[in-house]
Amino acid sequence: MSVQAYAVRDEQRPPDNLLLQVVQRGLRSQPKRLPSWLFYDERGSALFEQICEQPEYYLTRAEIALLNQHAGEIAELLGPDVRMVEYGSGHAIKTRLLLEHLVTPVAWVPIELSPEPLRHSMERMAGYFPQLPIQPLAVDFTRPLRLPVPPRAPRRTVVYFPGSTIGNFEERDAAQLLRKMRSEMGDNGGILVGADLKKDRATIEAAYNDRAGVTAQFTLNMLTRLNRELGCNFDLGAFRHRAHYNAMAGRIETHILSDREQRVRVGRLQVLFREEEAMLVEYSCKYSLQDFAALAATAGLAVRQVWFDPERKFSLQYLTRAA
Ligand code: AVJ
Repeated sequence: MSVQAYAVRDEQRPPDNLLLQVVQRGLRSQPKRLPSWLFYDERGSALFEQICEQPEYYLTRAEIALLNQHAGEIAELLGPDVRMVEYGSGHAIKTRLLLEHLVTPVAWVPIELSPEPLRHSMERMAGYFPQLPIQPLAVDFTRPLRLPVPPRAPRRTVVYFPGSTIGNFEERDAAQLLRKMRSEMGDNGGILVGADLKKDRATIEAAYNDRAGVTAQFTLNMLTRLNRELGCNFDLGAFRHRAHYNAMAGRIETHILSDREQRVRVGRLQVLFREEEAMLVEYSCKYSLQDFAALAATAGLAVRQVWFDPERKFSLQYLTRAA
């Protein structure tokens, strides 16, 4: 078995009192906001996978189509003996498409905070690539990392960050995350990052307001989670999902709206919601090629190559150190 022994214990997760602190701080701030990583408990992760199957949510299909068309070319550019460090191990379909084309990859290092999804993607990947060394890290990828010692010397470390998850970060945080990846990949390394592209409002808004209402369930599941894990008493029937494209800022802004004036218990805090008060829970940024190149530049990176899906909805960008 090529999977390295590792600890999938919960000690890396924020303890409950930290969760409570994060939530209380967010609900005390004006306007109210909660971080989008709170979506991803077990049910949230399952709902996200369902979102990816909705006809309106084009991102995942576009990124897979992109890889189906270009994975060979991408692998050629990366060269042999790559160590692939994946931020957020996800469902691993995309990773498989890439790894299939890589020549003698040194290791795959999936980084994922939640132990269960991490275990799943590892098992799947070990099935596809029995020879591939897997070195999982159950940590928060926004924090400084210590990468495991590779089984042999890689020619290049490539940080893979698919899915346009970078779009969930505000510009400063996104730049900071890219800077962190830049130091982890070393001088000869690179970053392969998925970035959703700016396009007409209707297409973007539909993707975050699917007709089947899966995205709305995904959004409101955050409140269900807080009820369960922190003993809050959010009335699930009195809040609703709203996703609006802010074209000026180039991002989907997802809010949870209060249908009426109401009070909610959050630990020892009573939080008042006004009628129609909106609480921010997610940004999903959309980029022009220029936007993304500028973001990369602020992190000391340059865009070496960009690939697109056939419909040019989504991009995969290869970044290396700027000269
Ligand atoms: C997983 C962050 C890429 O922002 O498009 C999907 C999450 N939120 N529908 C995105 C999400 C609502 C998704 N990412």
